[in-house]
Amino acid sequence: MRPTITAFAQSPDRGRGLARDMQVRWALEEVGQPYDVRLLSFGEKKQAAHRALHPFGQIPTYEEGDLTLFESGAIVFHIAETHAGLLPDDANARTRAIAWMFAALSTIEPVILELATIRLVERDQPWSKERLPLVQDRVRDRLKQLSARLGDADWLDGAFNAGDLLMIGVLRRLSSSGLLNDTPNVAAYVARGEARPAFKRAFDAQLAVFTAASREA
Ligand code: GTB
Repeated sequence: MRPTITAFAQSPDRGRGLARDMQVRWALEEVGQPYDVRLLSFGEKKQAAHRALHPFGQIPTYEEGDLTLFESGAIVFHIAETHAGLLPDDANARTRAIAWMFAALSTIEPVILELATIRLVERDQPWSKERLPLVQDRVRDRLKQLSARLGDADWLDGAFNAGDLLMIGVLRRLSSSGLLNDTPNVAAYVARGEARPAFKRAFDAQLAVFTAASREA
C-alpha cells in the first residue's frame, strides 16, 4: 500500500533537506517504495486533525492503511523492516544496524541539537557565547569517537543500512558548522551518503516543494 507522509509546506531550512521528512523520503527511495506527501503549514501542524496523528504536532508522520506512525526513527525502522535493502539478513548484523540507528538518534543527535539550539535559538542570551565552546567540544568528542570507529570503512558496519541512513541524516545538520572538517573520514562518509542516487531523489523532491512555495509567495 502506498504510504503518505507529512512534511513542511515551507521548510525553515530553505530546501537544504534538514527537516526530518528527509530521512523518511530517503528510506522510501532506497527501498523503491513510491509515496505521497501531505504538506502542512506551521498552523496546520498544531491543529487537532494533525495532533491525532502526531501527539507533539510535528512532521513527519507516516500513514499506511490503518497504521499511523510518528518519529522519523520509528518510521525508518518500519520501512526497513517491511522492505528489503535497509537491514541485513544476518540476525546479528541486523541487530547491530539497529544499534547504530539508536546511536544516531540517542547518542549523536542530542549534542548536535544542543549546538543547533545555542546557535539559532539561544544566540541572544547573555550566556550563549560563553557556553558555545563547551557545546562545540561535546560535538567534537562524539565526532572523534565516531571517526575512530569508522576508520577507513565506507559505512559503519558492512553494507549501507538504516543505521548509516539515520547517522548521516543527523550529521548533515553539522554541514554549516565547519566541525566536520576536523574528522575528514566522517565528512567523506556524509558525502558518500549524499552521493547515493536514492538520497538525491529524496533531496530533489523536498527541494522542489520549497522552490514551488517560494515562487508562490
Ligand atoms: N524526534 C522527532 C522525529 O525524529 O520525528 C522530531 C520531529 C521534529 O523535530 N520535527 C520538526 C517539527 O515539526 C521538523 S524537523 N518542528 C515544528 C514544531 O515542533 O512545531 C526539525 C528541523 C526543523 C528545522 C530545521 N532547519 O530549519 O534547519 C531542521 C530540522
